[in-house]
Amino acid sequence: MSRSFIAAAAQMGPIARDEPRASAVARMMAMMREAHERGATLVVFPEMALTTFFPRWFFETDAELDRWFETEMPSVETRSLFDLAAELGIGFHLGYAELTPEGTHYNTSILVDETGQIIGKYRKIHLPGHQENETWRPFQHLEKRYFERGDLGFPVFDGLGGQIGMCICNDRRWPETWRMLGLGGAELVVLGYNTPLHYPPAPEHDHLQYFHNELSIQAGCYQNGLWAIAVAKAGREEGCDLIGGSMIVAPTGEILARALGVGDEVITARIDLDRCREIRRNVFNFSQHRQPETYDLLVK
Ligand code: CDV
Repeated sequence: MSRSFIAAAAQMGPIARDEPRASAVARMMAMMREAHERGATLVVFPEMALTTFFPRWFFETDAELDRWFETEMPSVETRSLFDLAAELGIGFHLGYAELTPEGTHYNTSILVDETGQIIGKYRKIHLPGHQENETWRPFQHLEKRYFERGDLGFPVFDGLGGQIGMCICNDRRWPETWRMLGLGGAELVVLGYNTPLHYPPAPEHDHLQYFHNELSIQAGCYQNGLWAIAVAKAGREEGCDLIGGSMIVAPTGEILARALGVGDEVITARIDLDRCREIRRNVFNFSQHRQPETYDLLVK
């Protein structure tokens, strides 16, 4: 594949609690077709794109919880998405909740190439929220209760024309995520997010949600000389407002495309992976300018 290609972010509007996976997959297939018609060879879907964002509720039993998880991928419900990708010759990124055969729960994303083969997997490392049912909150954020910390590190995959890394939602706020991926050679980072507009522990920051999203992603791109495609699940989902603002960001930190609304929306931009050199051969030339022997606190 070429190192210069059109890529798409496929933002999703809300998914209702009782919306079947087949409905979310049908919405994604429609957006995959639109991305393809607009010339894209890669389309990025959000974090946990198959269901509503279920960590907003406290579940007492394993049975109540496990119904939100996928035990295989492709699954019966997602097979058609993989088939369509292969038919159109378009790669994709998909986030979902994963339950392994050993019974471990992860917040996971995969990278699928243009033949419909899974070429990469990432499991979320920075899990936000809390472990217990905190009834003072208008909605829960129980990722710390429902998921184990990812055990795959920050891998970078060779495919779709370049070196591609993944992270998931809260990971994007951490400079360590971006630096690990940058040091691993990533030229493009793809990620999905479910970010409530209201942050109950610090509501005085609610008006900054879009700003902090852009600040984190633009800084991650610039400081590591890489591209990012960041994709929201947005809109009013079961009474909880989620930010939109999906975007495609260049290694210079510039936003090349940005979603306007909070519903299903495809945005596209041309990504030239060779443009990473503009930054990596200059101000952020790691081998010339990093001073890792002075960074010991970072790993203590
Ligand atoms: N899904 C997430 O990881 N959401 C967090 C919220 C809870 C702050 C985020 O960082 O956007």
